[in-house]
Amino acid sequence: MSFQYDDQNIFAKILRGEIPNNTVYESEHALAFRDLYPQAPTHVLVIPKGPYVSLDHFTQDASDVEIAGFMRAIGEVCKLEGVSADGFRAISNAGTNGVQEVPHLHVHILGGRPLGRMLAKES
Ligand code: DGP
Repeated sequence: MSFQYDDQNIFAKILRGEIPNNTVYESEHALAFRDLYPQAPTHVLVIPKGPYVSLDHFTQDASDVEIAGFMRAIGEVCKLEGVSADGFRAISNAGTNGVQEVPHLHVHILGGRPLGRMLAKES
């Protein structure tokens, strides 16, 4: 499958420093920052620095080093935000059915309160 990356998306602009963000963690391969519209006391977005649309794009085309760096960043964010003890949810929406708003891969890390069941019954 071939994926088209739009470098004008909002997270690409954040990575280029064109739009401010509230950074939680940064490494060579990932940036983590607070969601502008938090849905839980902890709501952090973790994104890879490379131009990948979604998780399936990333796992198809990113190098092992990028993938490892991204996954490690997720772990670091959990540690920094203190969500490991009480638990959290990691969500990555993709495409139309996943209702992905920003076409740059991101994993939402949500925690700080009980999050309910995984999916709403209707869309
Ligand atoms: P998704 O539906 O998975 O594509 O979620 C995109 C998230 O991005 C959504 O929770 C709101 C957040 N968001 C949108 N624009 C901005 C922005 O400019 N800055 C930050 N920090 N978050 C944003």
